[in-house]
Amino acid sequence: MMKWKKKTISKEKVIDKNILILLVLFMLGILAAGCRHSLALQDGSGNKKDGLTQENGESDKDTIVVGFSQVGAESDWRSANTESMKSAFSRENGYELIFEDGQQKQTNQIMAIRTFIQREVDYIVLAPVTETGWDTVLQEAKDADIPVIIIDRRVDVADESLFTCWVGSDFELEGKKAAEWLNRYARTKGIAPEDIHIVNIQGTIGSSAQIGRTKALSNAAREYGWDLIAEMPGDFTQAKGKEVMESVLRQYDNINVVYCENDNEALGAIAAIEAAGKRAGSDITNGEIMVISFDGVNADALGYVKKDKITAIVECNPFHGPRVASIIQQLEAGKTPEKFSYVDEEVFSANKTVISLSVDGKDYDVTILSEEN
Ligand code: GYE
Repeated sequence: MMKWKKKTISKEKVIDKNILILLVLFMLGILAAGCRHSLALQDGSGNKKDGLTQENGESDKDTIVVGFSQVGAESDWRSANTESMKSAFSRENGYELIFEDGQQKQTNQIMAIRTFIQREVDYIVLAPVTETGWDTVLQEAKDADIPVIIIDRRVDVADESLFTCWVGSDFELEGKKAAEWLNRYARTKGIAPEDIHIVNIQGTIGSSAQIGRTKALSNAAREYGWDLIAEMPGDFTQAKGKEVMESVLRQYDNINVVYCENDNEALGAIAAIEAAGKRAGSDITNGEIMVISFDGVNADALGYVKKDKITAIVECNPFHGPRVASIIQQLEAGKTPEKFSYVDEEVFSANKTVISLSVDGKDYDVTILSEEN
């Protein structure tokens, strides 16, 4: 009995000892990996690096790793913006760009940011789909000490220290320029405000571009007494722009202005107008439907301006890549970039009725496009 007991105890001890040895080895392994990792994460300046290797296989300590969460690929503006970021953050320029397409879903963008945090990128760039809902994930980035640069649309967060800075457009100003163009046109042509019947095909609801452009139009409609018949979301896409236009044309027979919150919607709306046997153009007193839109990136849309199928486009500049690169360079040099930077934008039209605008006390020339330019 004693003998059996003794034998059993010593067997357990052997097992315990083995487990203990395994545990110690495991802990040592973790420690060693941790040391290697933290060495890879430091360069001379103490900046974080992820130890990514260049093509030649050597560890590149100077590569700046940028995680970019893009909204999606809904429009030509968006594609131009993606291209601009990819070419600014190339390997040749000393960057490693981790690009994530959010497919228009905030949940995807939040997931992307969490992945960037896990990968310990040097900077996070976010082009947010909508304004709200970013507080938690941006706090996580802040806790991880990763600067976040917001581009294009804005984030509506309680604590603005959750992001380093923002660069993009003044969307309400864009809308005001469009509305002022229409106001001056109507006055010059002697068209009464109540004879202006507008449909607004809106962008992605809750995005800064939609909020600003919609607000400017509804304020102008109220101020001037225009008839704003309908506001419907077109999601910034050509397909939805067409669908919405088809549906409003079935419902209303007096539409003479379509305010499209981007050019892709305008292309769709024009297709619907023409399919209904109507004409897109500025001669609204003779039955044409005037199309006004935003961006000025798509070549077809600019071609349509020259043909007066789109009467005016308020430019929205998508080339933020070099702007973000310059912000990152400022941060690398220990400087503090401007918290909010706006880009300058033009107004394009082929119609010479309005050649300049005044908005909020500032004058803007209209760039008149012709087949030659
Ligand atoms: O106008 C539209 C795009 O947020 C400025 O998003 C951007 C807008 C742009 O899909 O075409």
